[in-house]
Amino acid sequence: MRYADEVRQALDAGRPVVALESTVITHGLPAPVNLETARRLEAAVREEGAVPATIGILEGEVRVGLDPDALEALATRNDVEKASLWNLAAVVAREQWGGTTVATTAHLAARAGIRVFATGGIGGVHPVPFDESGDLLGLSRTPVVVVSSGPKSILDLGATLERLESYGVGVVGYKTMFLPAFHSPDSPYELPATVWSEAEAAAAWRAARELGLVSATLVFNPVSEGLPYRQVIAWVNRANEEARAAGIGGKDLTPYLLRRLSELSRGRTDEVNLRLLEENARLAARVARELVGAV
Ligand code: PSU
Ligand code: MN
Repeated sequence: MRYADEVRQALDAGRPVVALESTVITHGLPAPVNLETARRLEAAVREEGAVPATIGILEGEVRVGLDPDALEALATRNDVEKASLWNLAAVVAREQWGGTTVATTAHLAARAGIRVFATGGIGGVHPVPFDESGDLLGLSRTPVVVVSSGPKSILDLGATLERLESYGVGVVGYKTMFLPAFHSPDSPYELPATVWSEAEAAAAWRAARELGLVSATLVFNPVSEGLPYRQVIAWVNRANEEARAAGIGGKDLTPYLLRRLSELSRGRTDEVNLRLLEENARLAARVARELVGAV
C-alpha cells in the first residue's frame, strides 16, 4: 500500500481523513463526468476541513490518496478491473489496475487507519436469485463509518435491509427514520435507529468500538433533492427486465443497470447521483472531524 504524502501526514497528525471509492469512477459513471466528479468529491471533502483519500489500484499497487495524474489514468483507461473482495488479491498479484468497490475500499481504508468513508450507494441484494453484493458481508466485518444515500435503487431494498440486520451491520439514518433509496430520499422501509447530528453519528461509531463490534456503522444520508420513489421503481423494474432478457448478470449487472437508468430518466438519475455523492462526501468530512481524538 502506498500513501499520498498529504494522507500520510494527516493520519500521523491525527487530522480528519475521508476515504473515497474508485469503482464509481471506473465503472459507475460515464466519462468525462466520472473524472470531474472524482475531483469535485475531493474538493468537497477539503472544503469541510478534512483530507480526501481516494483509494484505487495502479499496476498492482494499492494507492491511498491519488495524485491528479493517477486519478485521470484510472478514470480514462479501459483496462481497469472492478476490484471486489474476491478478486482484489489477484488484481494486485497480477499487477493490474483496479477500481475498488465499497467493500474493498472499506477494507483498505480500515487497514490504513482511516475511519470514515463516503460513497454514493452501497451494493445489496439484487432481485435476481443469488446475486448479492460482496458489500454486505464485507461491511459486517469492517469497522469504518460508511456514509451513503442507501442501497442503490436498482436493488431489492427490503431484502437488502433484512440482510444488513442478519449480518449485524450497524445502521443509522441521518435525520431520517426511513431507508433512503439512493435516487429517492425515502422509501417505506423503517430503519432501526436515527441520528440527528454529526456528533451523534460519531458517538454511534465510538460506542461500536467500545463494545467490540467489528461491523461498519452505515450512516444513511437522504439526498436533498431527489426523484420520486414510485418513478424510480418503475425505471428500475424496466431496467431489470431488460437485463434479464439480455442475459446480463454478475459483476456487469450493476454498471449496466445504472447506465440504463440514466438513459430512461434522460440523465436525471446522473444529476441526482452527483448531488448525493457530493453531499455524502461533505457529511463524511464533518463526521471525521467529530472523531478527531477518538480512539
Ligand atoms: N454506487 C454508485 N455507483 C457505483 C457503485 C456504487 O453510485 O458504481 C459501485 C460500488 O463500488 C459498489 C459496487 O460497491 O457498485 C457494487 O457492485 P456489486 O453489486 O457487483 O457488488
Ligand atoms: Mn453482484
